[in-house]
Amino acid sequence: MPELKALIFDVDGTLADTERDGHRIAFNLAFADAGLDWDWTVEIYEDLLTVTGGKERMQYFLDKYKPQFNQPENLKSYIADMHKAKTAHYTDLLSRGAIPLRPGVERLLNEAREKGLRLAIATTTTPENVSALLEHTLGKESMDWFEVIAAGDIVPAKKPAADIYNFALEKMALTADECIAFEDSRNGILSSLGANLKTIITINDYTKDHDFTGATIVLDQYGEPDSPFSVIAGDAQGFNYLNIEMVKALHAG
Ligand code: XBP
Ligand code: MG
Repeated sequence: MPELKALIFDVDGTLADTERDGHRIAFNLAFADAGLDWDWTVEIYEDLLTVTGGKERMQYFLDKYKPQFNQPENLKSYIADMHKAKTAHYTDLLSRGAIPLRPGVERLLNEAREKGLRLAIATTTTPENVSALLEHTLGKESMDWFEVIAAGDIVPAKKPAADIYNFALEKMALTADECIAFEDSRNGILSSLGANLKTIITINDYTKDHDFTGATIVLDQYGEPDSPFSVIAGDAQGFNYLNIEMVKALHAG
């Protein structure tokens, strides 16, 4: 195995728990703006999350839950407009500090930078959402920590397709075995494994029952020195919180 050179992070569910109290709320606010009574409850949203991408998710919702909806002539642009409104609500929520980073994320990113590891992002969410999250949690300058921010419609096929990870690898001119991915969901790991990346999973409420076959390790969180992770599956090799030494050991193992 070559030396580890870069860490590639998913955003939603991995860097922060954005879905239930962020994206879901923003979708509902956009529906209300449009005079629609659509309510994406916490329960329905679990099913909707099987589809990645907000626009794709709205289309899936209409097909499955609102077959009687009187569709406008240009449904694609109707959805795209509603998605723009959703993005505005979502970035507004982030600007008000609604969503913190998950435990250990900031520490791990700082340690990676100190140790000269390269950083990238591979996500299906809209680029503005990534900037807003980074800016309002780590500060404006944190955008520059990431050599590549691969996001949203930059590739035609979203996760579970491997395209977004392959795009990030290509931009960094690195091979999959020089990198490791960080994910939280079934669609995410299908994408990272599809790009031949070893993958560290942290679960959340929506993804705790997903199938993570092929993961290098599955943890409940990265943890902190005084607040260890729990191992769901895999070998933590004696570590009790995720630091770069452990990431390197997992990558080499
Ligand atoms: C994240 C997504 C995104 C967000 C919503 O998946 O699927 O669609 O839910 O963001 P992953 P947008 O963590 O696997 O990348 O509305 O901007 O698409
Ligand atoms: Mg995710």
